[in-house]
Amino acid sequence: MKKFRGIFPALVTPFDENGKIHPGAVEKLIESCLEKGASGFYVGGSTGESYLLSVEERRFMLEQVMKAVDGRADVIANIGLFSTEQGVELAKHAESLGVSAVSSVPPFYFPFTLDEYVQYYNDLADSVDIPVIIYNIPAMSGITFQTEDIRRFFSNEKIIGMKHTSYDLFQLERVLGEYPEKSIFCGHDELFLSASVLGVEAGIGSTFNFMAEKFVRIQKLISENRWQEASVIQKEANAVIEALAKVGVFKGVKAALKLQGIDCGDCRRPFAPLEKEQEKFLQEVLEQNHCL
Ligand code: MN9
Repeated sequence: MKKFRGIFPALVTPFDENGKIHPGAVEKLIESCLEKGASGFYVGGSTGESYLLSVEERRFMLEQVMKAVDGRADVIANIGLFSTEQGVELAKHAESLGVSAVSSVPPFYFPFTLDEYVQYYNDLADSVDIPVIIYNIPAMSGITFQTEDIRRFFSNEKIIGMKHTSYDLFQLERVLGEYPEKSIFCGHDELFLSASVLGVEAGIGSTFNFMAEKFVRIQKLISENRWQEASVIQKEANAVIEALAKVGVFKGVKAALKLQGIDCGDCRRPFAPLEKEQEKFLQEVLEQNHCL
């Protein structure tokens, strides 16, 4: 079973001045993340504004990423949408492009039963020859899985891991201990060090778009048992994340990238652009914490 390790930016979707996906900016962003030590990429997640894109655009974005990465790193594609049929279609497309795994939020909007979610993930796993990763993100999907539920998903061997974007560290600890062979990704960057204490070896995050090097460094320091030094870096990252949360995380990530010279445009409406004072505030915090 493949086990993923390292830092995986949950890529933003770069837009040009007309609001269209910008392939040049995709390339630039990927080069910058690879230089900072990223091990792979997560495409089509919340940070990528995926549910503000058409299905055609989601395919197009993934195609651009695969071209730019060109086999130099793992790519995981989130294909979740409303129905099994749509998920399977996007999963097959992702597989045809050569991604390392597909991931999926549970189908949302309609409340399904747990049996239906289990069936969904099993259908997805049956539809492709690549591994499947659960996307556990209760705050956005509105669906909270119990640890028991995760055990049911994980009884399928093709379901090789989970992106845990939840503050439930108890659940994370239980799952990590029970499934050492599975790839459990920390999905909240601000918890990365805490999740690492529990044994997490990989992270998927929006802030890795512009500060991957901090988390690469944290992992390196941990491997050398230098926890105190790792916590200093996590503290810096968390000061930045707190500022991002104040202005809106995805908009803030795009603003930070712009300040680093990688213009990915603004987030799509109904997200509103950052106000001037918010930009100024963010810039100050980024400077104070060695991101610029
Ligand atoms: O991809 C991201 N989660 C969401 C993971 O998009 C909801 C995280 O990186 C968070 O944006 C970050 C701030 O809470 O940890």
